[in-house]
Order: sequence, then C-alpha cells, then structure tokens
Amino acid sequence: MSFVNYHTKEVNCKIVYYGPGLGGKTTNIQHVYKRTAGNNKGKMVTLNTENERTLFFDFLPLDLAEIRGFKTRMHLYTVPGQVIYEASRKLILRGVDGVVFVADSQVDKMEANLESFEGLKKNLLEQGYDIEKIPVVMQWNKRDLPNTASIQELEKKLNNYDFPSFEASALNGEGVFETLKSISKHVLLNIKGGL
Ligand SMILES: Nc1nc2c(ncn2[C@@H]2O[C@H](COP(=O)(O)OP(=O)(O)OP(=O)(O)O)[C@@H](O)[C@H]2O)c(=O)[nH]1
Ligand SMILES: [Mg+2]
Repeated sequence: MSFVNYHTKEVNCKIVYYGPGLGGKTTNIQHVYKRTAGNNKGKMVTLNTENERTLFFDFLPLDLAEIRGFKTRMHLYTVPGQVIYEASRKLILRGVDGVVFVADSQVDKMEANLESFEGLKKNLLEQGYDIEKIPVVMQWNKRDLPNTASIQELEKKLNNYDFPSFEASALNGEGVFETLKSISKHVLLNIKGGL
C-alpha cells in the first residue's frame, strides 16, 4: 500500500517485477540502476544464489520528480522466478502498488509465462487484491532473440485484461524505462486523488 506522509511531504510506492524464472526481472532493474543518476537512487540490494538466480528478492529505491510538492520514491522489487520460491513471492507482493509482469518471449517459455501469471493472480487474491483493480503493465521481454512468439500471440495468451504492454530487450535496455514510466504513472494516478 502506498505510503503518503503529509508531514514530511513524501510518497512511497512499491512496484513488483513478477514473472517466470530467467525472464529478465533482475536485468530490468539492473538497467534502471545503471542509467539513473547517483543522487536519485539508493543502494541496490541483490540476494542471489551462486549462479545469479534471485534467491529472495532484488530491491532498488528510486526518486522521481516532485509531484505537487511531494517527494516521490518508488521501491522496485523483483521476485525470484524459480517455481520453488512461491513463499517468497507471496511475501514480496505484500503492500504492492503496481506490478510489472516480465514475460519471456521465447516460444518455449509460453507455458512458464502462463503458469507464472496464474500464480500472480492467485497470490494477489490471497492478499486481498484483485488483479483487475491494481495497476499492471505487461512487458514482452527478450525480443532480440530469434525464437520469439509474435506480439499478437503473447497478447492473446497473456493479456486478457488488456493491460498496457511494452516490447523489451532488457539486456540492452530497450523498453526498460518505457515500462517503468508506464507503471509509475498508473500507480501515481491511483493515489493522486489522495495527495
Ligand atoms: N537475449 C536476452 N537475454 C536477456 C534479456 N533479459 C535478460 N536476459 C538474460 O536472461 C538471463 C536471466 O535474466 P535475469 O534478469 O537474471 O532473470 P530473472 O527473471 O531475474 O530470473 P530469476 O531471478 O531466476 O527469477 C540472464 O542471463 C540475462 O542476461 C533480453 O532481453 N535478451
Ligand atoms: Mg532475478
């Protein structure tokens, strides 16, 4: 749940990058970290296994421009995509304000994408959130690879809710900030009435 402090004039929001294992969630926020000026970002925290898979989560605090005199800070989290870490995913979704679903565009990853998206819906519901009522942005990642499903197919299979969607190649940074801007905008619009 976003946290608005009227006394210090600060807004804090939580954005969670969710999706199948090796889809590129960590790569997204690594790119954001690399391309953000030092005074606008906090320390990036990464908890990895020895082979670079996310073990618990990644975390990056990011400052945006002031809105109506409020300092706005986005807390970016990634979940671990590996199937066995369901408990961590549930925990990280607590208090979420917006979700970026990072899908792996490779043809043979469709099942993993579908399974992960179903898990997202279920885990949100368990925390009392309806996926249709919170901001969600879809990212079709790894567009640079040769064996990718078409955008139409990804939309048809994974985007029944018609969420905003972006093509990306997180490894070279394409689409990363477009995705982040879109989810930030929707999250802020959601709370703007309260500012
Ligand atoms: N070719 C290509 N490779 C990518 C892209 N995005 C990520 N990768 C690679 O895919 C692998 C997995 O990326 P991660 O960002 O660690 O994936 P993740 O979703 O955080 O994985 P988990 O933490 O296990 O859930 C890495 O080797 C990345 O370099 C992309 O757009 N194109
Ligand atoms: Mg990761």
